[in-house]
Amino acid sequence: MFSKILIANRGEIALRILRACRELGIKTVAVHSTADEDAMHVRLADEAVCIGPAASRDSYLNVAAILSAATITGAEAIHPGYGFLSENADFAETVEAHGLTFIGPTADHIRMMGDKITAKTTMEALGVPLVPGSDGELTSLDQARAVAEQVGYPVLIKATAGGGGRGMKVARDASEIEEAWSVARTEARTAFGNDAVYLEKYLDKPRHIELQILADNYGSVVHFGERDCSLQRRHQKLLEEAGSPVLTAEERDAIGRTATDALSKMGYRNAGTLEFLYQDGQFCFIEMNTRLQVEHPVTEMVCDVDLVREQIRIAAGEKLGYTQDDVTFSGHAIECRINAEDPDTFAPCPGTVAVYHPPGGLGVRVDSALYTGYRVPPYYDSMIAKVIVHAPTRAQAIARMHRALDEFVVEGIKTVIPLHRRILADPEFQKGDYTIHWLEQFTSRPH
Ligand code: MV4
Repeated sequence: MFSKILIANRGEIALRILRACRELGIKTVAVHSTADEDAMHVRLADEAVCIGPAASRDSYLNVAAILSAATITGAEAIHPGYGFLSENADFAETVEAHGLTFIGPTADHIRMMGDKITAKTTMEALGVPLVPGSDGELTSLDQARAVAEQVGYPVLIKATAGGGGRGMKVARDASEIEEAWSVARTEARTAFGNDAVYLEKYLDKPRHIELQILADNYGSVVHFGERDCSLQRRHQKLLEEAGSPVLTAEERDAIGRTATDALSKMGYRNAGTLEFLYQDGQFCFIEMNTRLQVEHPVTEMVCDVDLVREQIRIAAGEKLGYTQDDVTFSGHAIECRINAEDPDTFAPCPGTVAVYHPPGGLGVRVDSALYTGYRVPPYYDSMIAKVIVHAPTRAQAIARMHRALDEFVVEGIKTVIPLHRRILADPEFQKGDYTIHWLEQFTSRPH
């Protein structure tokens, strides 16, 4: 096992990783920008190194400074968290070239899944179901037309270097295909420096369901069920649940078996998440994330597993030590992301937290780096806390989240807590009756 880990991140996820390290008896090194001198992760870490000015590209994305910090402190491994350098294959490679361990998959697997065409082709070959569409890259407008006719309009043209909603163009009918093709290619070239695109049938009312996986270095792969992340606005998730309100245990077992078989054949290592669109009882793989995800706590609550601890153990060369049969699911968990934003306009609201009083009690977890007097800096993501509840049933989890948010005091800055209250009180949400478009419609309704 490692004796010292550098945490290449900030905010709540830096704390989350720090907590796992403490419980494993591992010393921690925090890195921070000049804007984060008073941040909680800096205060709680065993050591802290300033790696540059406020702008992320000069600090949290500064590979040379992070590697120097690891070298001078004698850290043996680097945990990247999510965002920043977490899905940067070159970073993972450089970390390993310096004789350090990157806590995550191999650089080759990060690169493979970062290219969405390669990800889909690989998954298809391993028996994972896809959205109907082009067989790999689209190489001409004529081919785009032909595939669109074959799968049926509407269709989406997506950039292979895109993902997470970036670089997509819809063609509703044949009259729109030429425009979608040329705009998608041009945007892909300018945004990503890679104009390769592919085509998919546009699913009109899917849910976004993702599957959590862990794989050790010895071929053992297990899944921890699904998260329903359909409640998003502009590709920013707001509320996530485990399990999905619409999935049966049999469907979970079936997709879980397919996914773990595929990753085992790939030789995948560490944590990963397969993203699916789920519509009419069918799973269609769209992308894979090769990192820990923001919403991992809902999985931790229903499976009683510490995913960060597992990531560290795996990276240190330990075996999982359990099989799929040992993974059990209990009750229901919900996460509400608390962003420092106006709950109606979603404008970011950085500033000083005058009062901070987090909720508590049975089945309530708060992952946050906030404290009374903390100044939320304007340079980074607006997410300042995650409230996670766990209860025997979904209805009880909703009631518990309501209660937790009622207790939550964050004064001095605006947050999206009022929006969460409205969502939790909505009859459609309570029935679990929503698709990926539901939140966008909900937030544009008068209230
Ligand atoms: C789609 C789709 C419909 N049909 N692909 C957006 C994010 C990226 N991960 C994939 N995305 C979508 N791909 C097909 N073939 C609709 C979306 C989509 C979406 C997906 C998940 C969650 C929210 C979304 C919001 C708008 C569009």
